Amino acid sequence: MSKEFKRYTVTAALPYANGPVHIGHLAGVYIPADIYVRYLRLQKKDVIYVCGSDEHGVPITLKAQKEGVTPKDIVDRYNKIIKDSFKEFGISFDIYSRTSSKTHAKTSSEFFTNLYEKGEFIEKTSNQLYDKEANQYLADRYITGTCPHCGNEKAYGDQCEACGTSLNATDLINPKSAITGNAPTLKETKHWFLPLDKYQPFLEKWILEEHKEWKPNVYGQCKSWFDMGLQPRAVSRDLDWGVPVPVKGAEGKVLYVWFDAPIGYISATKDLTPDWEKYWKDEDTKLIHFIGKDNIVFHCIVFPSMLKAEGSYILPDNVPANEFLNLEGDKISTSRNWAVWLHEYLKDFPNKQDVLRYTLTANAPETKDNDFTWKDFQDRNNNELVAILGNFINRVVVLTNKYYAGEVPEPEPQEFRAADRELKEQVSELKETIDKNIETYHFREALKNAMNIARLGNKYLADSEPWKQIKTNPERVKNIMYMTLQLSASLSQVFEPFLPFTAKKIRDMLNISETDWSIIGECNLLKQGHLINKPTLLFSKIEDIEVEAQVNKLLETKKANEIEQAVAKPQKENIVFDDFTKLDIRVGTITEAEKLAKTKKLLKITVDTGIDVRTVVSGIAEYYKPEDIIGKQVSILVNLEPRKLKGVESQGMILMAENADGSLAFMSPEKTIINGGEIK
Ligand code: B3M
Ligand code: ZN
Repeated sequence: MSKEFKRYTVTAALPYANGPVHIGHLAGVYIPADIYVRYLRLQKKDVIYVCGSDEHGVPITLKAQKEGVTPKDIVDRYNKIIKDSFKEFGISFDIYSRTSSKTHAKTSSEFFTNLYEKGEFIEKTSNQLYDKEANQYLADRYITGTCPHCGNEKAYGDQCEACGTSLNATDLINPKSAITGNAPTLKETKHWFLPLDKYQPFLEKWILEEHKEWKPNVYGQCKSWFDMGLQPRAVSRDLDWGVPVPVKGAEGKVLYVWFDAPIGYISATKDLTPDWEKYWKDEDTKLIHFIGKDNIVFHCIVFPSMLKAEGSYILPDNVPANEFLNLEGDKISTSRNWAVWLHEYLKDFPNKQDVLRYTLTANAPETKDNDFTWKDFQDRNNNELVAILGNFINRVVVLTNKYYAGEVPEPEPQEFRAADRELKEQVSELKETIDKNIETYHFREALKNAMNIARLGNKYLADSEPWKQIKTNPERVKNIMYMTLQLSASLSQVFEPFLPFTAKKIRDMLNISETDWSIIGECNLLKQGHLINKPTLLFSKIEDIEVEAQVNKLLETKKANEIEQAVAKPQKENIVFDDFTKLDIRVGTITEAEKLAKTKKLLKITVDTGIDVRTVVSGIAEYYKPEDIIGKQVSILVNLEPRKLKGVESQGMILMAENADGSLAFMSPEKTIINGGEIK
């Protein structure tokens, strides 16, 4: 039996303030959590949605070091970008806090002290990796090396992103400092460890026996952690950015970011309300953590152990972690700039928040990694939002204005038909399915069913054809329009969790302000005689050129990455000088150029070589336009045996330099040289 809760505390993973938020974050965490809380609010439940920036840890200090600014500069910059973009996107946090706040320093520090005083930590001096040149210990992302589990050469000191294993810095094979690139040395240092092994029996019972309903990916990851056997984990670090370890003799040490960050949920709640304790300490509160799969161990094992050790807090009822979203077939990556950034999307597609919300929910990586493509984004907008939901609401509002000057008609009891009853029943059934789906964190399915309600509306209109019946049976049309108006009111509620901007627009058109989940499927929200407004556009078509621009932006990124990561090919075998002198290379000037018919890559180029004027066929059409190269001086190998290319004799070869992305550039003399000048 599932328990009835009095209130809900919903948390969304605190984004690191070392970069903006991208579609992977949105699809994995912030949109599903937002759907969930909006759904609860529509049912007038007591719910809080808390989040904030994660402003400690190595991702922040590394970024600051790279840019030559302070960590504070970094977190101030990204906290603002992230917070503003979430707000504009309609992520309805009750509070968006930050872990650099005073409340948080106090809360996390007291939490540590509490466990320290109870003797919950193991104090241990051990050898840790150290960078002599940088004068710094190398924890977490300060160190990279080969993952002992999967062989990934770019694993971090705390985690391998390729296989998801969480690591200790000393586990890495061939470790290298991320600051200097040097191989680290070992140096002694004291740290505090949370003995996770001690909590394993409790955790196993709590998760494996009492929470069999958790998502298979979450449950499975926990199980494999237990199978490996939990180990004590250090909760302090030798760093100068973070919450200081509140113990004598711990100068220069701060709390490990994964110790303080989850406490950030509690600090944020304190910032939200003085009545915070009931959201964290009352067994009648349902605590839910929305996270991505790389955070599972911290939310299912480490944080619950901390809460349990403290003793006065509730534990999460569920941790609905999502898998990852890829972008155009490739893993999203902040460092490779392979992402669609929320703040840029909002600029490129103003007032189209709901299109992205829709696409990311319809495609959410709930059970497996999924792919975002711009083509799918365009299709979902044009074929679903415009063609189904937008179309239905538009027809209802237009016809009501046309037939009744915008007034909700009075239905005629004798004109009710089986089709009307069926419609009502089907909508009620769909509502129940949506309830069940949202309550079990199946948001894709819930959205699909919400869209099915709009589909039913379109079918009902197509079957009942009010535009024909208005002449033959105007009394019946009153019922049809009455039904579809009520259905529109239902849609303005059912889409509120998923597409809040659209739901509001529908309510504005219908001239209502109520938000109430329970009216979905009911037939009395719009009373007869109620005046609705004129139609406005809910969605507009997205043209090819708009998505092409986005795809091109990504192609540019791909090229830039290829160039950045390129390594030069190995040198060829040595030759003797005589071999070289056999090549007769001259400077020549291009006098004519044209695209070679029926080819994509070839240009037919006329070159004045000083010796003669000749024709050369060159594969550079993708990189140069004919009109742009006329008059250009180039290097040309003139004694190459002529050969025919696509029917044209090519008398020599223009020398080109090839870039890592395959693009080509002329080898032009640095100042004007006479045509025929030798290159040697
Ligand atoms: N900042 C990690 C992440 O963005 C982290 C989440 C903290 S939740 C307490 O993957
Ligand atoms: Zn690995």
